[in-house]
Amino acid sequence: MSDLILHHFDASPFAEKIRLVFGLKNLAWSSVDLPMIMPKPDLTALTGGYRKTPVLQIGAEIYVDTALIADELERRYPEPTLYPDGNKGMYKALAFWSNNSFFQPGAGLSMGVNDQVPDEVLDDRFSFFNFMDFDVLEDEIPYLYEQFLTHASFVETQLSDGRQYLFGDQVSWADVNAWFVFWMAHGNIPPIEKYFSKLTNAVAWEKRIASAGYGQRSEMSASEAHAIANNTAAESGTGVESLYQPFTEGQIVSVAAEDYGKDAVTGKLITLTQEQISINRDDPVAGNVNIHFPRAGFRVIAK
Ligand SMILES: N[C@@H](CCC(=O)N[C@@H](CS)C(=O)NCC(=O)O)C(=O)O
Repeated sequence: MSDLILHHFDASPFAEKIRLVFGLKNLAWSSVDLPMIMPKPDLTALTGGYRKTPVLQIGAEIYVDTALIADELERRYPEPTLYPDGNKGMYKALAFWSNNSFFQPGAGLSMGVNDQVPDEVLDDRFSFFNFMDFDVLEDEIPYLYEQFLTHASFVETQLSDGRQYLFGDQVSWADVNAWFVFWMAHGNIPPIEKYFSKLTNAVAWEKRIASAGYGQRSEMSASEAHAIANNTAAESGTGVESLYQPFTEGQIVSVAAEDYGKDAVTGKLITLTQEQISINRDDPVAGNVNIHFPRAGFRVIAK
């Protein structure tokens, strides 16, 4: 059995990033299936309230947000690297482009033009996706297409000199981040195919990336994952570097995403660096666990 446990659902585009990283790094992993909508008690027992998909569990260590999950997989499995050619800073920065400017019009179209989305998912996302105004979504469709296709064209332009991947001949985290939005569109925006088929470089690039596959997946139940968390001692933190605010190690804080899905998680601060925020908390179901967040895009508040 692998140590890597991904809590996700198959239709999740953000989880697709991490499934693809498992493929690129050829890793074995266990899959715990999540519901697409709230409530998600099996997940929030581990995360302390964070609800987004995906979440990576390794023993009693819980990693949230694809940015931090990628960093942690890179730390534990450095080869082949996600950050080749000395461009790590820009690969990470580009994720903010794809997660926001590129993903958000695509998410709007996925909700607005896809009549296969179940009503309960629409209801859940109504309050979750605060960047989308569901009341005017239908009128917004032409604008969303324009935005979405313009961002897709950036990928086509970047590949137009014949390079294999966005930054050259090695696949990187930048490719994963651009690719997951194309993947979402294929699955959720049926009319997109007629536009995408014109992006010939991107079409070939998508196939090249998809050939990495998803590593070796096996299924696991949520209760097995909880038992693993309970039976593993949480690791020690690495201490608190106060950047601009006077936080101290052991202080009780809450941590929440800044964009959407802002559910706060409360615990004891054990690590604070420029890259990472980690808190420790006790849960009646999952036991004593550490929850790790990326620093960028997350707010820490003293309780
Ligand atoms: N910044 C987060 C975004 C994750 C995200 O928005 N995931 C979507 C699914 S693809 C989600 O959480 N949807 C609601 C849910 O699963 O409850 C990340 O990079 O992991």
